[in-house]
Amino acid sequence: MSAKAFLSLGSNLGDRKATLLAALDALDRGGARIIRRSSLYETAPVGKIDQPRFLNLVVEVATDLTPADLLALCQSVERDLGRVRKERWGPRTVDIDILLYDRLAIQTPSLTIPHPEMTRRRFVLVPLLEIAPDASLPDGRRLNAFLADVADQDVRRVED
Ligand code: A4P
Ligand code: MG
Repeated sequence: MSAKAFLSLGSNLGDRKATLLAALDALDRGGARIIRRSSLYETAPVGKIDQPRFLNLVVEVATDLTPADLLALCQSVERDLGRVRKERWGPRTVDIDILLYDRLAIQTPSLTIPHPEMTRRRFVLVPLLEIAPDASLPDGRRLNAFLADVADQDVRRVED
């Protein structure tokens, strides 16, 4: 039986939409089968704020990859799409984060699931709740409960 995972993708350099769609294609071919994808969202940068606006989305995937292998896939897709790593939280052609993997809680030096920032990021919560309104953390807390705390972050759905 495959695992169900949720991935967050963001881009703020170059042709953002084309890059995101190419990343989904590569993930799918690499063994993270796309089950559902959110709309695209135009979002104000969080963290380092003097950088271009992001296009963000969230996907549900079905996969037989382990969490570590799924991370390796995400990183190879990032590399293939030409991400230049300069500064933490800085501009990137595509960034792919694992949000949830079944109901697992994992903490290793290279991988933390659930993604530790996800509950503080409206650009993650809104697209995730669009495709999975009942989503919750492994400890049972529902993710829609975190939305009120991030109401000030600018996240707009764009047609796609
Ligand atoms: N890592 C640990 N857990 C995970 C996980 N669950 N998923 C490790 C993915 N990676 C995970 O990430 C650093 C390390 O995190 C990896 O080596 C992996 O082993 P990175 O992608 O190499 O570096 P980074 O992305 O520059 O840093 P970081 O902390 O991952 O940044 P974030 O959290 O990804 O934030 N604002 C808007 N509006 N939209 C965005 O998409 N993105 C960021 C990047 C900041 N602000 C944004 C957005
Ligand atoms: Mg990242």
